[in-house]
Amino acid sequence: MLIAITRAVSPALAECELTHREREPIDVAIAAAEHAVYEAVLRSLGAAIVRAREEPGLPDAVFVEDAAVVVDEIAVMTNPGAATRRQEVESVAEILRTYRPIATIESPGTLDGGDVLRVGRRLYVGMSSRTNAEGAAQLQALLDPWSYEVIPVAVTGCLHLKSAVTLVAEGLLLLNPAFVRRECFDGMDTIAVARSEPDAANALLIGGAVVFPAHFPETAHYLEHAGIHVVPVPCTQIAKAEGGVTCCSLLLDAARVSP
Ligand code: CIR
Repeated sequence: MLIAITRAVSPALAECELTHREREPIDVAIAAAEHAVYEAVLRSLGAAIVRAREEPGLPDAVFVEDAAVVVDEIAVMTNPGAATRRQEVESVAEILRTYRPIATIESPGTLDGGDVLRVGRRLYVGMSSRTNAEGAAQLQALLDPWSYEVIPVAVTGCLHLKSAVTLVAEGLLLLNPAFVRRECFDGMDTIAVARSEPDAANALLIGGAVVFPAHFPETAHYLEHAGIHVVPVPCTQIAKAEGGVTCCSLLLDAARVSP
């Protein structure tokens, strides 16, 4: 059974961390309504929603993806690069303990889940303002027993690796070549985002469909042209908080239960 861990939008979302975006007013009621649509779409695509406990005092807590890297065998709790976000991790670990053994990235290593793009047994890890080489090395060491390969990738001009590139079908990446080099992804096909939509590379592949922001219609058209089933979701307010569609959930197969 597919589980999607999510968390309610904090009423303090407007005080979120920002790195590459100017601060704009955020309407929290609209953000919550958009988030409800997102959860409904995940349900319609076969996921059971498991909500982490609300964290009204943590502005970025809705972005649960950053708190963990989950593979079939283990969940690695992160040490987020923004110190303000470290308190988000424990409440996500509380849930993940039900499904996986847990390990943790420790300082001076830092790592955000948004910097980790998994393609089979390869984990591409963005070297960003949030994730450092020590964090990537710890992730490699923790996943060594299962033969995962961690591949550090340079990323510039955007927050996370998955702001620059995501998987949209088997062997096919959606990317913005201004943020990450295509050559880093040997042997994979790529689609570039529309020039007018530089932030459109963040797409969520789930159950053969791609959940995608409704405000990037041109890139959505490219995906559909490639035969991909695109499910548009509204996420205008999350975008103002420098988030996208991958960041608001952690997807995992519930079948694997820790001993
Ligand atoms: C932050 O800067 O940490 C949040 N405002 C946005 C995090 C988005 N997370 C993600 O893309 N995985």
